[in-house]
Amino acid sequence: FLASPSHLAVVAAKYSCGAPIGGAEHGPDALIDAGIFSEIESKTKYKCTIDHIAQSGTFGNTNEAHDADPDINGMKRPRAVSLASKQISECVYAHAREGKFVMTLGGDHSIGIGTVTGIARAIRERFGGSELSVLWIDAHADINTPETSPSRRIHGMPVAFASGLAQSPTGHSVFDWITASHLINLKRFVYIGLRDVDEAEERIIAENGIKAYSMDDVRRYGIVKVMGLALEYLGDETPIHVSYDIDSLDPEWAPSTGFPVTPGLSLEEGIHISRRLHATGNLVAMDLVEVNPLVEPGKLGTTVKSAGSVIQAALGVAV
Ligand code: Z70
Ligand code: MN
Ligand code: MN
Ligand code: MN
Repeated sequence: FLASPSHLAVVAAKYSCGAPIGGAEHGPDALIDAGIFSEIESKTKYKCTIDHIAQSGTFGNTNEAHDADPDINGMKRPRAVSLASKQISECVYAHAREGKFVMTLGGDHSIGIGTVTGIARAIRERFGGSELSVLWIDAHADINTPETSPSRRIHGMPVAFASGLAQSPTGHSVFDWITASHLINLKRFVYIGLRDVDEAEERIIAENGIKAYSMDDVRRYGIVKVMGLALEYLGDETPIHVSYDIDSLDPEWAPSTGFPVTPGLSLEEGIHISRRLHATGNLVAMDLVEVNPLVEPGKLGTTVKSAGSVIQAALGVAV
């Protein structure tokens, strides 16, 4: 039911302020410099443009930036992540509002606060109040609240902020830019690939009745069946956003990421997910996050190649 877009808006979200280690801010350039998007332009109808949103100043990893951004409710780097997310949200919103396909490159997964809220808001406006569906492909659930998080790092909280489970802390203005129009419905949300989920996150997933296919489920039923069930659950008449954490893939295929967890999806399974999403005709946006060129730098080529395949398959390129 969607008009097929001919414009691919690439958003390079060069941030790692939501993670305990730096490096993911260099992920977008590693992907762009590998030529993934020039190849897409030559093989598809897509015209690509790239916005670079960079980590610097109050967003940065300098000591001064850390001093200027003390913890709130235990959350680390709250102002930096809130400001970064707001910029990303506004940028992806503007592109999606015009009907472009939006591809955001991370960055640590806290950038998902920006992408999901921005796309959800654009979809509500474009389709008269329709809710966005989200597939979260990840080893991790990223649904801690500031209260439940063991690490206090916001890369473990994007699903909580984008769904309203986590709120702007009382008496502080961080994250108060997130309004009802930005929020997703967790009944229109599916996880695939989970294998490193905190106890409190297990409870949140159960309490909210969130559909989740773990790595064990993928092994038990196979990825073809799991994708069939996931897409059947969401239905045919819904715009879909996929937030793809490269650590969903097994470290064999994606070694250059901050927190690899074995055993994960094979590259073939990862590509299958993308192909099926493309085939729905309903995919409106994708995030590809957590490529970290500073981890296993000798294997960055493997990681970038996997990321490129997953991105290209989602856009209908044969890989
Ligand atoms: C843990 C936490 C995490 C990666 C997010 C881990 C979160 N659940 N790990 N992204 N790679 O700290 O909340
Ligand atoms: Mn993640
Ligand atoms: Mn992850
Ligand atoms: Mn992370």
